[in-house]
Amino acid sequence: MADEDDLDLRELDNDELVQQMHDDLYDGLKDEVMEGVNILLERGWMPYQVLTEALVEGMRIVGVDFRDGILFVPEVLLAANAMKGGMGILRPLLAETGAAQVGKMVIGTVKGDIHDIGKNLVSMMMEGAGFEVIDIGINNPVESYLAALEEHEPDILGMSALLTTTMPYMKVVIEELAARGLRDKYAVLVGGAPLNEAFAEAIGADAYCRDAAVAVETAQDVMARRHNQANALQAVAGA
Ligand code: B1M
Repeated sequence: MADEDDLDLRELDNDELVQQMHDDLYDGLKDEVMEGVNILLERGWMPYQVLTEALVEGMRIVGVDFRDGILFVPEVLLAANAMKGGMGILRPLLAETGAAQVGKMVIGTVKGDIHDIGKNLVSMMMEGAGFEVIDIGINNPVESYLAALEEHEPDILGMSALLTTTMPYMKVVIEELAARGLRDKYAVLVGGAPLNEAFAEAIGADAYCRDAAVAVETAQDVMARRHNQANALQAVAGA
């Protein structure tokens, strides 16, 4: 134990440090994870590389042992807290690209589901790509989505679900949009570990986003299409 306490993260090479950060994330050691993030940044790592290789990969390992009954909710909560500590350092750096605002997205985790790390990551990456993001948090009933859409008038609605029991709720939201004649106003992008393309198609979403990077690319495609449509309409009106 004393050895571990004495461990100086700065003495580790990059591979060892990333390995140690996976262990520290697993053990829910927030301060150590945050220190590791800072060291990698000082060594010239790009924020996105720190995020994916040190934090997201560490959380993947936690997920495997959670699934296999080796870790339980309290430990995973500590790991999630450590992950959020690291993400907090990266957030402003990822958002610092200086890109002009390219579009607006409302995003939230669906009713019954309190997982928010993936959603937060998507928000961070979208902000970094110049999108304005309105994050309505977790456990959202359809009414919360509708209220946020009405208030913020975004281009995109993003929904996140991490449980097989909560992912069907996305369909409830999409059907309610359709029933109110609002479906075509927004591009609906969905994501979360248990989803796939087929599910997104089956519930009538516009696209499934495997990860935060794909969410950004997809959102950029949506905006490009919207601009092209707007230009075409203007051209028709002017003709
Ligand atoms: Co939960 N949990 N959990 N959990 N948890 C999973 C999801 C699970 C797969 C674990 C497992 O068994 N291996 C399993 C679900 C099984 C299933 O449904 N098939 C599970 C379970 C069962 C549960 C509970 C039921 C456990 C219990 O109480 N017995 C419970 C449910 C609570 C609830 O929601 N009602 C529960 C609770 C928790 C904690 C609270 C302890 C904690 C959440 C803390 C938090 O989020 N603040 C937790 C965690 C951390 C996990 C795992 C370990 C990690 C999830 C995560 O943060 N991943 C998870 C295992 C796993 O997924 N492998 C697990 C990292 C994150 C970066 O990835 O969220 O996939 P992800 O997001 C990605 C993409 O999916 C995508 O981009 C993100 C970034 O690249 N994406 C989007 C996500 N949302 C998007 C939205 C978009 C676009 C892309 O919109 C445009």
